[in-house]
Amino acid sequence: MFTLLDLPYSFDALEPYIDKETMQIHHDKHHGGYVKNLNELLPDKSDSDLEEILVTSTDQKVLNNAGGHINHSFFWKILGSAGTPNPKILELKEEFNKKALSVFGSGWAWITQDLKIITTPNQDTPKEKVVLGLDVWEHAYYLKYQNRRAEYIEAFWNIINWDEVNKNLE
Ligand code: MN3
Repeated sequence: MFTLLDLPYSFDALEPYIDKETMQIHHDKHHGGYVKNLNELLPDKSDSDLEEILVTSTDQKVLNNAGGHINHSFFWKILGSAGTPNPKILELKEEFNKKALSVFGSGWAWITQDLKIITTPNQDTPKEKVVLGLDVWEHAYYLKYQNRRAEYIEAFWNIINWDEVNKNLE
């Protein structure tokens, strides 16, 4: 059984940068949808099998949903406005924003443990270890920002859980 964990904060905790309704739909419906699909596709597997599934599965539907579940579980944890901004990461802000803005269609932008900025399409998961990531699918920002992805990317920097990011850097 795959499990959708509750957010580690309330749905309105990221206001005004990400609105409550977006968080509710994003977590319950989008992330929840990936988890529901996984349970239907792989009824005998669970969260502890996710890494193995990514390596061994050749079923694109399985891979998309497993990637969606992994990416979102990571994303919720690095949000929540806590801790002290990391100067090494802040140096990468401009370049990160540019790359996140340039993702064509749906995807993600990430900073890796060795401080490279990468993007992934759709729900592909990064091969590298990452310290933070940003969902730039329209469902992540459309209600509040419509087509203004740049504003959403800029807003993201106000709601990072730096304690979590710094832990990921170690
Ligand atoms: Mn999403």
